[in-house]
Amino acid sequence: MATFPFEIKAREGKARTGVLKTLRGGIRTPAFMPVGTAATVKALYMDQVEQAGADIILGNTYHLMLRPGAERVKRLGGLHAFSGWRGPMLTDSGGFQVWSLSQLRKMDADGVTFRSHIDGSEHRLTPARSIEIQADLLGADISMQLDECTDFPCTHEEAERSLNLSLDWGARSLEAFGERDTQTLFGIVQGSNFPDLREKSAKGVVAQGFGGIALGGLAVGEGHDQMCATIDMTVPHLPGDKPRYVMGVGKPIDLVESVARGIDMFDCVLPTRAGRHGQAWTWDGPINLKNARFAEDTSPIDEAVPSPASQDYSKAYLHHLIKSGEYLGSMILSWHNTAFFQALMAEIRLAIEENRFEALRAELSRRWASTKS
Ligand code: PRF
Repeated sequence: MATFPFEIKAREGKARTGVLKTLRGGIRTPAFMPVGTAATVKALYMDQVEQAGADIILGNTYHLMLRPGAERVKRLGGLHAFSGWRGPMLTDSGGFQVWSLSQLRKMDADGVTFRSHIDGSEHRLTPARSIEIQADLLGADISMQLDECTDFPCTHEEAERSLNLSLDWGARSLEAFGERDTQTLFGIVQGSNFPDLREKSAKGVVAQGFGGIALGGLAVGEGHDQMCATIDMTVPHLPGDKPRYVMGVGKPIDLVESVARGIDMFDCVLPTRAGRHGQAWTWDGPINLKNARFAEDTSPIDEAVPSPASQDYSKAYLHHLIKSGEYLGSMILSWHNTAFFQALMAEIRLAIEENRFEALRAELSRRWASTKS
């Protein structure tokens, strides 16, 4: 398995900035990956995603295996050719989406059988099938092992049984992945919020020798402080020279606080999902364009974000579009939020390089304190 070179350029405390070098291009870290679930970052052209500053996007095994089907994507040239995204792509393994979206699911030691949320048809994912879909059929640059995400809260016993299953599936995922020159595979640490289990899971995953390590089972209802505590109890057990990825996180304050704890990669639907619901994230915090106070506000969303979406449209116009249910409102706000998240990551990277990340963190904590929850 290829382990992509990960060059760390600067550190401040536990925070670090660098580049993860894939064959499709470098990923500047800390990196935020826009989510392109169904071969599209919802409501955006790939050119907009690229111009917003994203180096890598995420795709989903679960959605694509159901529609249009992984074999079909392969026949159409793979996920890059199919979607028009030329840069690196990471795919999630499907376990988490089965857990959160599918109607009926039956876990066993070898995998999970579930019914599609689209048409009720029955499907099965095993560690080997997930790798086949991600690496062979979709053509992901970075694949994720199949894992099981536990409910929150759950008992120590449930979390331990689950992390043992995920460890076993990690070994099977690695075996299925085999030797590859151009693609890599990340493992996933589970263990809910139990320090001894996070340690056990982390040590097990690290020993298996993946190209990078993800923290799963976060942003599942535990709240900001518990999430930070879980990252704190996990990171000391991870090697310093491999990328660390927190899955499904998060709000801007979560990103800043996770970077402060040594995290390098993130993904979240928040920028596009919030955008479709009229919410814009800015350096001054989130606003909802549906609010009547914007009906005659001629200012743009946030002039400090370098995107036409952020600078060229008045809040009054966006208020009107959102209130009218116009597609363009969702498109502009998704575009703005995507650009804002990339601008935040760029500022975080620069601040670490210039040794002023702690000052930035303090300033953003002050501005965004009310968004912790
Ligand atoms: N596992 C996988 N994907 C995920 C998660 C996980 O635990 C999460 C948790 N928030 C998001 N996406 N495979």
